[in-house]
Amino acid sequence: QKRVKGTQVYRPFVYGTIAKPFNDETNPKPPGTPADHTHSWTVFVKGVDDGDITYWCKKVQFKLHESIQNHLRMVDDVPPGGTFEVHETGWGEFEITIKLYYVPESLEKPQTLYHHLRLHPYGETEEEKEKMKQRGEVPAVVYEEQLFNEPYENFYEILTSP
Ligand code: SLL
Repeated sequence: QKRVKGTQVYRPFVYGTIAKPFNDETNPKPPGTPADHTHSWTVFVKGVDDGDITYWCKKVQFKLHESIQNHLRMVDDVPPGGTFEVHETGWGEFEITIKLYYVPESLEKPQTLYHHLRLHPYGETEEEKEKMKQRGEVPAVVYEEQLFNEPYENFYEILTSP
């Protein structure tokens, strides 16, 4: 297996969390949710504008707080154009470890990202904070580019065939 020398391939993706406080009107607590849980939230990895990433990203492991049942979640059954995601409910913010596994043809090791789950409105200004509060949704989203430096020839074909 040979690498394509002097070549870098970048692929955009998005990762992060979106949290919503429970309320009776728009986000009621599902039956059976523990009494101390205050929010529902989602952590995800996906393409930009519904772009497909499954041709380079094979699976994603989300490592949640150890207080959560089955805190290691592997998501490996995402169709092309789909989103790698985990839905949960809880009461506290914490750091989520997101491990990206690449398709086998890449011969690349998994890569780890760290993301702080935010439940509470935040922002530089009171105005920004207030906006999140009004919307009833707290996003914490990062746009990122995956760099494949000198990919193997097989993988380069996969990356660059439409
Ligand atoms: C804190 N260091 O003390 C953090 C830990 C952990 C939050 C937050 C899940 C609860 C469950 C949950 O929200 N854990 O599934 O029972 O703020």
